[in-house]
Amino acid sequence: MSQTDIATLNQQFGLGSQLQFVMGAGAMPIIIISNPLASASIAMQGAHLMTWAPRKHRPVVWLSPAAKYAQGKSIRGGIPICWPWFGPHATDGKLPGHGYARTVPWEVIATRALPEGSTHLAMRLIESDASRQQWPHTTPVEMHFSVGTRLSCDLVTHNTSSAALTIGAALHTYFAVSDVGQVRIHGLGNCTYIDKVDAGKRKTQSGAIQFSQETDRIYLGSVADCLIDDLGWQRRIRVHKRGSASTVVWNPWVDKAASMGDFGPDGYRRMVCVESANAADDVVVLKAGGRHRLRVEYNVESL
Ligand code: TA6
Repeated sequence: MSQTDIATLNQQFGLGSQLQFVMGAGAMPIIIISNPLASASIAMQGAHLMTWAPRKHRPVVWLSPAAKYAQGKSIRGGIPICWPWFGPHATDGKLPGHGYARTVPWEVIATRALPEGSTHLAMRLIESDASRQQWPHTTPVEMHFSVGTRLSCDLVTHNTSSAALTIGAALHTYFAVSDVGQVRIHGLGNCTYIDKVDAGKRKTQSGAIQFSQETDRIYLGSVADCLIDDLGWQRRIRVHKRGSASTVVWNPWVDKAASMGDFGPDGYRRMVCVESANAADDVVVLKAGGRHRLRVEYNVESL
């Protein structure tokens, strides 16, 4: 994308200092939002929200200081969009884990300054021969953000094909924490989960989740709010969602993080993923002509 393209985007969708397009690292176009309630940044590749900080709060979404910015490569941190499958592809191991949505270009379809001070941004995945090779179905997908004291994200899939389709998805959100050892996650008690670090065994959650090792779990049939309590920063991040039956809880811990190469020296201690998803048993069968909305809303409360 050229500087001329950036200028055209600012003419068409810019909202003055509240929403502007800039050329970011790796020559990737970035959308910068700054309103009286919050600030945020979104990469146009993958409609990938990278940062969100309500005014008077520390950043809520974590972005790795060692993230790599390159076309076709997912950015470590923020809210990667996993779609139209979660995890490895069901039948073709050559296809990218977590689908292709997060590594292809999206376009802006609308921007709006909302009366209460938030900023609305709507984007749509740009389909291509490359995307159709991975997913030969017509399923336009949009992402709608509302950036303010709360952050809401809506992932909307429309099945315009003539057959029902199975869709797996996740808003794979990295939350910023003081130290992962100070974190307690409530809201998943008594849920069944698939323990991906214990041969995929199915277990039942008892009480709050704490972290002392690599943790990678898919909680099934989990629809209640999740509360991410950070004792170090004395804050609670509330995860409220609709249209998502799975919750994925992930921290790579030291060895896995080091092997990934884009977490930075102690990055794993500064983040926890609580992902609102439809995965495993909870994937969505979307009928022909149907629409599915996966919605999350994040806000910060005092502990
Ligand atoms: O959501 C947890 C997970 O599936 C982990 O197994 C790990 O692979 C993580 O996603 C990150 O995946 P990525 O492809 O972004 O490196």
